[in-house]
Amino acid sequence: MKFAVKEIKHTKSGASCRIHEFGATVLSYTSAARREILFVSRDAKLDGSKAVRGGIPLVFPIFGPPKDESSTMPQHGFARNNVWSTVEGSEFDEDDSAGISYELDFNKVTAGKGTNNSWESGCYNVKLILDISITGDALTTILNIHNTGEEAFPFEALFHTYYSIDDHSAMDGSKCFVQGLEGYNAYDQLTKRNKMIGSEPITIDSELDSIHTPPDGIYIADLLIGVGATETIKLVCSGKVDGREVPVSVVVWNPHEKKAASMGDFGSDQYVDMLCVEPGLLRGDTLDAGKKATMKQIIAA
Ligand code: TA6
Repeated sequence: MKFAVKEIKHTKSGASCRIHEFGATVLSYTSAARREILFVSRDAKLDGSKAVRGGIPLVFPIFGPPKDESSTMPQHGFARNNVWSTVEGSEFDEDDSAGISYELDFNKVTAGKGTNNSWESGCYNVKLILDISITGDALTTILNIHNTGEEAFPFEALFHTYYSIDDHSAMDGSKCFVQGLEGYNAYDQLTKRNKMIGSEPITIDSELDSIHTPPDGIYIADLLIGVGATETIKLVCSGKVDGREVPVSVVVWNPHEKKAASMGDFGSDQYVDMLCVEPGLLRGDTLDAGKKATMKQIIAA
């Protein structure tokens, strides 16, 4: 199936980004300095047969596999597995920035509602709007979650962002790192064990799949990501539920060779070219009927 991929250009700075309507997946952001910030696997499916392996897949309403084993909700939920539509009249290109918005109306969700749960039985309803804006040196995405149903629902939401690592050095700790998670609790999804993160940068030298939860009182994730010999990315993320700030967790993931080779859409030699740093609201907050939540990430190249 063919899908529309829209390009947004910021005339003043020359920056641009491309968005795939399947999952409203941001596929690329090219800064004014002409650096491609995001990674997309060369084997990524762009035909709607599965979520795009790369860019910024949107995770909602669950992170990871369903907690209820009887549910058939797909891993990471339905937001990335359905066709979104552009919000009419939302595209703009002005001096300070350019952008567009996409929306997903749950009533039009066809894939991945899951079974034996309130999303499938229609108790819950939601409208998602993704606001995307670019300047010469930053890409901002804001996921707006509006509970349009009669019932409160629990949710998790995350930007599953894939960063491009220069000169194949994702495994070289001197060039690829994540700083700013000091004091967070890291839950290793591989060993199922917790550990505290010190001040040393997280370096990638084997499969890494770790959920970092901030200490009490920390609501903004403010990170520095090493993506090559000289390049770094500043990532600032925040979230609100019904107007009040909520803590932002950060997942760091690199599959390394063996897991990448097992995935079908991720060539076994590509893991050295990427790193996922994924900010999300992972506490399982509840959004009351009629209320809104937002999650924002600013990627400054
Ligand atoms: O964000 C890390 C993670 O949950 C990993 O455990 C791995 O499963 C990754 O997401 C990719 O998941 P996907 O469903 O896109 O293959």
